[in-house]
Amino acid sequence: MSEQPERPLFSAEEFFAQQPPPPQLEEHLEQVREFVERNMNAGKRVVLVTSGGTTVPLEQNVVRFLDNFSAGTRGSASAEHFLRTGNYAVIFLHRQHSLQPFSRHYSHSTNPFLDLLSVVHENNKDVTPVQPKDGFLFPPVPAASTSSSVAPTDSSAQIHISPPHLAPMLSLLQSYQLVKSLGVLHSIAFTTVDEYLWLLRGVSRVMSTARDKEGNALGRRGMYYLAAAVSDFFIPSQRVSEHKIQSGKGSLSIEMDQVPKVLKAMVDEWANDGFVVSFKLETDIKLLIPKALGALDRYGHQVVIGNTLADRKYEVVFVERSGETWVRIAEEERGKVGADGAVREIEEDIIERLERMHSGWIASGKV
Ligand code: 9Z3
Repeated sequence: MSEQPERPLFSAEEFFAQQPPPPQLEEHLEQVREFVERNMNAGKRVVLVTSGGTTVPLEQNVVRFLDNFSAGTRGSASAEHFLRTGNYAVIFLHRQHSLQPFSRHYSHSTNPFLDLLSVVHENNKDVTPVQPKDGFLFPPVPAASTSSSVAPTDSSAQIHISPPHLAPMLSLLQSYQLVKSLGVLHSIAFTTVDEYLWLLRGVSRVMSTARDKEGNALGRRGMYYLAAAVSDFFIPSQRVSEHKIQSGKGSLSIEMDQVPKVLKAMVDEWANDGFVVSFKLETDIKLLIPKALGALDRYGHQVVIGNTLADRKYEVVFVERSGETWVRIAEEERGKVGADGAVREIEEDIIERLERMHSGWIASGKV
């Protein structure tokens, strides 16, 4: 693949003038406004966390699309750590079906949920697998059996969480329920890069125009934490084939346009004094700091967090105008489970540092 510089670049305004908005955009934004204003009244800061990869569909009736590697690990872990500070309400703008705060600990690939459970019979406390019955390997669920704590084929059986998993799951469940009852997490899903950009603009604008009971704006108390892996290229909707692209004519050439760099508009127009954190991903570590400095220069925001594909879970670099700071998990600590049963995560250190920086940003705005 080669980049072809001849096509004119889309500006952010041209992009939004030409690409259709996602359905239900207005409903989403109305809910965001209610969420932001309620949490401002409760004295919270508000952070928009973007997470996961963006797709570029090749067809309108989409059979195939371009995607990237991100599972939303960074974004979902970060959202959770922002919530754990107690100071932030979180708008979690994420790729549909990617990892989510809290439930991410039991994803099918890292900690298959069903493997943590066992069936226990009340009579003899036996732990037995269900036996095949009447020729069915998996007996059908009787219609009346709706209680989630009772095994459908045996009313004397209960589902238990295996002991080593009980304490961490209980603590996580309590945190999750607290977050739900406080109403401090609002999630919105996107799939395509177009949807992502429309929602990013819409949510940022709502955050900067929302007012608390006294009429104060969120201003510096807003943070924008842009961890989603955003496609650099897209196909303008006018050129996307309506139906499935047919094979049989040899190779397929696709011409893609560059996605507009919206960070400038975000800083200058949408985010109104908010604290903007962007991420820079590279595979060649030598490019990381020069590219991050270039982004700071071009967009004028507060900090770029650089990471490489290979080491992103263990080291990141905070690049600010005043200099760079590496944040690392030491080799001997990687993958280790702490006293609370949780694996040490770099996002905890990232959020701790950002919270302090954000406090400085808020304080520096007070006359
Ligand atoms: C990141 O760099 C994120 O940290 C990762 C997280 C996507 C690497 P995972 O989901 O990965 O935990 O597996 N995000 C930003 C990547 C990006 O698209 N940045 C743009 C760029 O580098 C600028 S905003 O040009």
